[in-house]
Amino acid sequence: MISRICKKIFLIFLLSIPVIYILLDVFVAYSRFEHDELDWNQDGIIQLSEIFQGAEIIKFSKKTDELICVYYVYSKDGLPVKEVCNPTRAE
Ligand SMILES: [Ca+2]
Repeated sequence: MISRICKKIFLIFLLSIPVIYILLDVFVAYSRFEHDELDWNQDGIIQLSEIFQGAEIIKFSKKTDELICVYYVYSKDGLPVKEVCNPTRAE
């Protein structure tokens, strides 16, 4: 009887690991970015994989006289993901 309960607890523990991992990735992505920013390939649709990708991406911005640009890069190797530039002044 105890053995069956231990097996169930162990199985629940094993199954909960990927669920916790997924929830943690989603939490990290949404704590770093607005929902609209998570559209990494800029096709207008935010897929689940893009939300998971958000956990591996960081952003920084640079401002010039004419433009303010936000750069999104992979935190691991610095490879670019996307870049969004807007004029500093509304015309
Ligand atoms: Ca997309």
